[in-house]
Parts: sequence; C-alpha cells; structure tokens
Amino acid sequence: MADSEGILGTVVTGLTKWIKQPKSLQAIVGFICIVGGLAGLFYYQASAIDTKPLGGGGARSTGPVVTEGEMTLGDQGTANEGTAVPLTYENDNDGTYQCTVTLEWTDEANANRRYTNQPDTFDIEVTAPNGETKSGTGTNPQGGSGNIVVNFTLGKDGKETDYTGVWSLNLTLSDAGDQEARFWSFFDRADSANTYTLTIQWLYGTPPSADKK
Ligand SMILES: [Ca+2]
Ligand SMILES: [Ca+2]
Repeated sequence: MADSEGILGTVVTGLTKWIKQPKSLQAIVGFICIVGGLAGLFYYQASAIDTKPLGGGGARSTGPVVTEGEMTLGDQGTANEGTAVPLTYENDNDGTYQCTVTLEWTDEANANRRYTNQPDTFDIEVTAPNGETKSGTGTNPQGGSGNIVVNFTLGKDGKETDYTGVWSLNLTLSDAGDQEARFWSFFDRADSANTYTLTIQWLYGTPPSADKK
C-alpha cells in the first residue's frame, strides 16, 4: 500500500509530463477563456437588474393610488318618429365620477334601386343624479350609421358631487327621412321608425386627478 507522499509524487510527476505536451497548453488556454466568458456574462446580468429601493431615487414616480372600476350597460329598442322614449338606469357604485352615454343606430337600406332612404335624426337628453343635464343630436349619412356621444365628467378634484344614483334619459327619433321615390314623390314610402343601441359606461372609484392634489 503506497503512503501519501508516494501518491503525491506520482500525481506531480504525471502532471509535469502532461503540461509539457502541446495539446495541454491549448486545453488550459481554452479553459481560461470559458471561465472568463462566464464571469463576464454574470457581471452583465447583475448590472442589468434594477436594485434601486422602492420609493427612492427621486426621479421615480409611484403614480396615483387608483382604486377604480367600470360598469357598462347595454340596451336596445325601437323608436317611433316623434315619440320620446324615456329610460332610467341605476348606477349604485359609490364615487362615480364619469359617465359616457353612446346612442348608435343604422338607417334601413334603400327599399330598392328606385328609392333613396333619407337620413334619420336622433336627439338625446341625459340627466345625472345631481340634476346636471346634457343633450346631443346626430344624423346618419344616407343609408349608413349614426351615433351620439354624451359625456359627463366631474370637476377637477372629483369630490364636489357624485354621479352615483339614477340616470334619466330621453331619446327621440326626431326626424325619420322617408324612402323617396327617385322619379315621382307620389310613390314615396314612409320611414317612421328605427332601432337603436344604447351603451352607458360609468367610471367610479378614485379619479386620477383627485390624487394629484
Ligand atoms: Ca330614413
Ligand atoms: Ca329609419
């Protein structure tokens, strides 16, 4: 059984012989290159990680604390010319600060190639829970679609009033342009109604502007 000095001597002698071979030098150089490359890669990744503490650094903006929500209602119906359609919708989300009402419709196509369906005009009046009222009107292009958008947004701090509660709407097809005969008006056909789609979107919570005070 060999003692420890004998084993060490054998290893040193073997290594000395191996190092003297040309292939050994290439292997050592290659190993150093690989280790160096890996070290460089780790250094690059470490420097790319942002280690600034939260809230520090001055230039970083944390932004407003937003606790917002959105509720949207959709409704459809048919309006007859000259007859107001009263509608009410309840929004029970506290802190509602914005409401957008969108009315959309598409006039019927021409009855046939001898007729032109003249455009339709809708009017809408919207009353917020706080009594604020806004209105809008719109006319579709011939044979196409029309829309009216009415928007309510509270004041700068968003805390003066609240749009939570019952919203009242009145929409009217004020003028439904008829199907006019191309050559003789005696053959005109009435267009006395139109379908519509109503969308109401409320935003509630803390408006971004309120946090900037
Ligand atoms: Ca029409
Ligand atoms: Ca129509």
